[in-house]
Amino acid sequence: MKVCKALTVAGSDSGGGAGIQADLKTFQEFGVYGMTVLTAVTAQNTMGVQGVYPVPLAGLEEQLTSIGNDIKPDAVKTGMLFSGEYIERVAYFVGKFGWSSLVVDPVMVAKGGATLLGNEALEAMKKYMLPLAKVITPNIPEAEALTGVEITSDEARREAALILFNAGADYVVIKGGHMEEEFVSDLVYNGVEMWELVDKRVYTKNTHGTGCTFSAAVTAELAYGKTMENAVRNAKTFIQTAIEHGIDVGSGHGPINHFAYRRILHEQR
Ligand code: PXL
Repeated sequence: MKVCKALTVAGSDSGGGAGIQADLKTFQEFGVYGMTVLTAVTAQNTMGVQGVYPVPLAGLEEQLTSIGNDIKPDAVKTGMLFSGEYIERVAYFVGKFGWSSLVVDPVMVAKGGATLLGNEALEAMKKYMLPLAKVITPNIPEAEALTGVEITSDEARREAALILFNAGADYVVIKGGHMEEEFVSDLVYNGVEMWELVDKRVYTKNTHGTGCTFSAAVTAELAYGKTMENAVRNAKTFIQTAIEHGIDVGSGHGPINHFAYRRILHEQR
């Protein structure tokens, strides 16, 4: 049996809904072997982020080295990278090991507003990560921070996509969840064509982990060797189902449902 392998370089969410926990659960749902390099540990629940504890830089480097020297991932994603220095180090190892199928989810702020990436790190993200990215998957606030474009219209979002493409990403997906529309449209751009992935908005407070899970699903599909067009389309179906069947745990923003796609779409349980 051929085993497809995916690696996530991200932070831990003790609440289990976002971060590496979301990534691993998603990889598993797609039948992909998941690996993790931790950048930071967050103390977190559905109410918010209570603390952020970075892994020492040497520990970050050693994890990357351990993976790179032994288990070649078919696709890699980055989530919470904590700081400019960490971004620069991760980019160095991605280049060194030739991890070319790279999904960059430019995580900046947790649901509820806690900062997961300092402002000083924006420049490092643009300088080191974007040129390596096969695809970058910002939400609207992240795309605004990276491009300086205020995204209040469809044209503005298209302009931001062009800027991110020109900064080095092969594909750009600017997700539309933060736009207040009845349908959620995610804009995809590959330097030639722009198209939208559209589905109906789900009105729910249980959306924690949406961004991490979407980008992890794209990563899993790329690890399988799917085209980017198919990867983003299937990831959209996966995330839509996960949001529609969000999990009501805790008293704040509950997580989305990582097993909904398999159980509801495929096993009817
Ligand atoms: O969803 C962004 C995100 C990424 N990584 C970690 C997080 C969060 C949001 O809470 O906790 C570790």
